[in-house]
Amino acid sequence: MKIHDMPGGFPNPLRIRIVLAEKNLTSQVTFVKVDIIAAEHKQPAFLAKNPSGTVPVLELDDGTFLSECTAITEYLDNLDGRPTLTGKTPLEKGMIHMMQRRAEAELSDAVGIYFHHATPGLGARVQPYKSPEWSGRKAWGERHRDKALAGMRYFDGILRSNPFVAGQTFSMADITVLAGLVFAGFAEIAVPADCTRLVAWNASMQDRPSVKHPA
Ligand SMILES: N[C@@H](CCC(=O)N[C@@H](CS)C(=O)NCC(=O)O)C(=O)O
Repeated sequence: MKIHDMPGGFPNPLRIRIVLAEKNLTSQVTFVKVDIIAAEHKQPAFLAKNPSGTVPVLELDDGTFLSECTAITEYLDNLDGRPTLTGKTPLEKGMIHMMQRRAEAELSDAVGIYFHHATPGLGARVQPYKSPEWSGRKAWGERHRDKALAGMRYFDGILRSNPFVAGQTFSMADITVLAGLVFAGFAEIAVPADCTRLVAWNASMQDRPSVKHPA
């Protein structure tokens, strides 16, 4: 298998690198570097792998390409027939998917919109691909910083009653929140001071081997 991504990239490359470490699959993967600062992911050769022009992409040995972190995680988590990150029962699967989507929409993607539209983002080579008609709308980007802050408060509340984002066990939803918080830190969106549970949970997650040493 190959993973096309950016080494050290977050939030999405990081999500899959944590999954690989969780599932002990790191040694089975070859990493192919995509130079996203040079907009390599917007060129035809990469778009043939993922028409969305985003990383990461998983390439299977038979030439199949899988993109979208949730889809890649489902695949990797089920390879050994013992899913640990995406749920076993119908209810677990539903809860995990719901909470991970909330983590994307309310936190990680909101930070991304702020980062790409209210700051210089990934720089001059990538900016032209970021819907120039939106790029000038700093206020629109800034509203997504507020959305990300509201998302942090939401997950702070969730973690006050559950040890993990989707309930009693670590899952794909936790990985999305963790990677979203890394991205927020990079984009200089500080976790609100009253989100003490989220801060403590994030700190405790840093001791988890897959989070400490992603692939
Ligand atoms: N929904 C996609 C999001 C992927 C994504 O946005 N990846 C970022 C890297 S963290 C990217 O490729 N950004 C480059 C760009 O947007 O130009 C997924 O789950 O894989």
